[in-house]
Amino acid sequence: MRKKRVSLTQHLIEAHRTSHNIPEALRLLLEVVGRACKTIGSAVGKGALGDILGSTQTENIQGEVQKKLDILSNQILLESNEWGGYLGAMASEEMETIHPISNDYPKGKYLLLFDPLDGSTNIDVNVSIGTIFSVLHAPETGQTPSESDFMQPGSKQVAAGYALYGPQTLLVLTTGNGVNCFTLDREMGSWVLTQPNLMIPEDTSEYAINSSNYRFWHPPVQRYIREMQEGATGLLGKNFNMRWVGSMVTDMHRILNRGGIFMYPADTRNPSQAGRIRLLYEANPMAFIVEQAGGAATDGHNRLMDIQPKRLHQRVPVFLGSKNEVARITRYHSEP
Ligand code: FBP
Repeated sequence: MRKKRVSLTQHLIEAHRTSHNIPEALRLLLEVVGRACKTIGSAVGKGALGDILGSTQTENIQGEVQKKLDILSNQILLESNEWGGYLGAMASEEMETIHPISNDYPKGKYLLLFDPLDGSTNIDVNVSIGTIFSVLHAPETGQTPSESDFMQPGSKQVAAGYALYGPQTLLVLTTGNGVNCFTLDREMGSWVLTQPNLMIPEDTSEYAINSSNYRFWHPPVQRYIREMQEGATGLLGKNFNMRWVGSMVTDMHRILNRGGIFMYPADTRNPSQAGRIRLLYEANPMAFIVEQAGGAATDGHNRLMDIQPKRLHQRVPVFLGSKNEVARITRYHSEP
């Protein structure tokens, strides 16, 4: 018996019938983002054959050398979303300021934020990378949005998701009604629902952190990792495994599927920067997805999605994943 396939469009239309929170403009926006991610995935898959590997001579606002694919992915998302009439403006890790929709096109009632290619250091060595995106409401005034209109806490997101360009090309999405994973049927060019209602196990035996930074971490994080490394012989009485891909989307997808905790803490290397992960277009969308899948997401003290942003590219320490592990390391931050 042929298994019935549910497309991204059918899923969003049917989800709206019960949730009433996916109006047509939001559905059409998410379908456009899905198409843009297919285009990015196609470019990623070409590798050296597409003359898109390697770095440019430019740096982004983060001071990071931009890879050719960073620029191309950013351009694909801008061009795909410019004309549809669903957005007031966009913001990207790769652009210093916001990108208002030009007056050549109608303006819509959403704001789209994205890290067009997350895990950039992996591009040239064929390790999975991804695109992370977040959708907020634009100001109802109908005025051209300003940067301050983007300064909304993660709890205001109406949708968030990521594409993962790996052995399979996946799209993971939440609109506040759970988390659903779609697999790209490369022959048909369509997103097919393959994992409905993903839930993160509340406990885990696996953690993700760049352990080479141990000497720079603050005591609560050093304590937490030391206890996990002591395993069954230590306080926790069980052994842990460690994974660190260097691509947040890849690590988070593993955590969504089999549990775990992703950590990028603040450290003493650069006290003015609170770690590496950016709040608006990396931490917040991932936090929305994690919470919708029954997990937790904090900065060590506060729920990530409660943080009031102050700057477009501000960074934040992140602890995301299995609820009970996030609770434990968050507790360690408040203990003497
Ligand atoms: P980019 O979005 O610039 O790639 O930075 C984010 C990131 O690549 C995450 O995807 C990844 O988890 C982290 O940085 C790796 O950091 P590090 O190289 O310090 O381990």
